[in-house]
Amino acid sequence: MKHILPLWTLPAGAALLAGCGNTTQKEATDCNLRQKPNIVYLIADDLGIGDLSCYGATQISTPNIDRLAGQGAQFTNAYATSSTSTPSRFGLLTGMYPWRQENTGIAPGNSELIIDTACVTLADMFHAEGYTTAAIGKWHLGLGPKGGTDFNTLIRPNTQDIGFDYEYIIPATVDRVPCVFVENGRVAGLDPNDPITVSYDHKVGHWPTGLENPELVTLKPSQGHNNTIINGIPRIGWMTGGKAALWNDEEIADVITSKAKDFIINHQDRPFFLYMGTQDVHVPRVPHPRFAGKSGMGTRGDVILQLDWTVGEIMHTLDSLHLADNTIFVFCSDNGPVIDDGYQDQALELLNGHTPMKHYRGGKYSAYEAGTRIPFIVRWPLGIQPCKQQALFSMIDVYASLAALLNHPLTPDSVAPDSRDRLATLLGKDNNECNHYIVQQNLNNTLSIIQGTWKYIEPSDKPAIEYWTRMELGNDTKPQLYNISIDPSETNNVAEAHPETVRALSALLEQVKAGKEREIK
Ligand code: NG6
Ligand code: CA
Repeated sequence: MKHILPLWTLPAGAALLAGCGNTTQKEATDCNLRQKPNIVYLIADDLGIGDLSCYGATQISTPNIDRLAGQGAQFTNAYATSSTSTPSRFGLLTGMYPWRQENTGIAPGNSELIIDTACVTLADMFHAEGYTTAAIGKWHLGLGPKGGTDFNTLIRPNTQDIGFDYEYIIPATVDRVPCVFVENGRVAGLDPNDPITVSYDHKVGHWPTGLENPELVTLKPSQGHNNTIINGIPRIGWMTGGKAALWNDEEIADVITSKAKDFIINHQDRPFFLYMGTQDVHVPRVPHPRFAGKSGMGTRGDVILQLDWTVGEIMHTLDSLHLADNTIFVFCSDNGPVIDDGYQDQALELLNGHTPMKHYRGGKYSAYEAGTRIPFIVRWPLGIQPCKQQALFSMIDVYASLAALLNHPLTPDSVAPDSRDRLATLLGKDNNECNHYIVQQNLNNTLSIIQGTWKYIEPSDKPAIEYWTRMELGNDTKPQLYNISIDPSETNNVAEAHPETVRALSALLEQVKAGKEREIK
């Protein structure tokens, strides 16, 4: 595969001669480093491909994300590895399918760090290439050792043990305790005289819970979410202590956006990799007052506006520092959208004709298209011509593709074992590989594989419906085969009419499970 690459990817001497003139070795190295593109990887939570005006939404306007899309490659066939957050993010950062490891289901707020510190992560790769790296915002991959995180000491291992120089993170999700930020292994703003206790088994301390004190709740649950009440919102899990460190839900977007901006400003002179996870648009959806009521669609719409503002702030920061041209800005979601995800926030009643899933079946949790098909935008003015990218792309392949861009070898084979070099696709070019395939996972680990126009969902006897969201998980005891180019809504299972395609895709999926992708041509 041939790419047109910037100067610094030429053999070192050539790049230095061409780009950096007559300089000392150190100056030359610095100069060479400076030419590497910065990476901003901004991953939204539970955002649907139908939630953005650049993807056809008409009831809501997302001007900043639209502008990003208009200046870059806007993918129309991009997929997350999984239909929930923890495994999806695990796949991105490790380049390994999460279903190869046991503890990659939706992580509680006191989960151990589920990425092995021996793993060479995407952040490690950038670090080895001279980048400064940061994880800011939603994390949801656990922290600390097995047996329950202790939030009162320096939490190790943290993201700094897997390649990040700086972290300012929400440990899990905004609906899970503890409701605090962690900065470089320590709870930000913690008063040592008011230690935090967290449990996911039983009530700890005396703070009211949604179950016992429903009268204290300002946002009622529709399912679960009836443990400790923080800021009027009942969460998943129990906590007590750490009062001074508790976040204010209305300010989370402002806080993490300002941390991300500071990181960019403070590291503008060297290449950086910023991995930023927004809490928007996950439940509980709590917009800042300046966005509240602005979408006419209730809080789910309001936090989409808040998310768009966040993207705009990062774009302005890059512009003001003249960094935008040589920054690869990826914007995507971690999994598909969900309307009622456990709080009575009237998201369904106020949709007003808006379609977060577009015309796709299922949603978050599902093996059907709306489970993993995501908005995915890559802007890099120096390296990408604005385009609509229709090629199939999976987030699992980001790692090897960016490694290819940096000419960084992925050795030994245990490094990013499932990630393949799709750099041409990532840069908006057509690679004409019609036999390319991608693999996705639903909530109950049923796998599906897409190749060309065909999508095969393996048979599974796991539950077929997520009862509280009424979401179809997409698995069935029978094999399913859809021609998604003519039947994108997956209404017609044609497995019986095409037994040879079912056999071929099922065999390919078995090869992938056996870890033989790099041998598959
Ligand atoms: C579910 C939660 C849901 C959300 C999800 C994780 C209930 C009823 N539902 O168990 O609200 O937190 O887990 O979402 O508790 S994710 O996007 O982080 O994967
Ligand atoms: Ca999510």
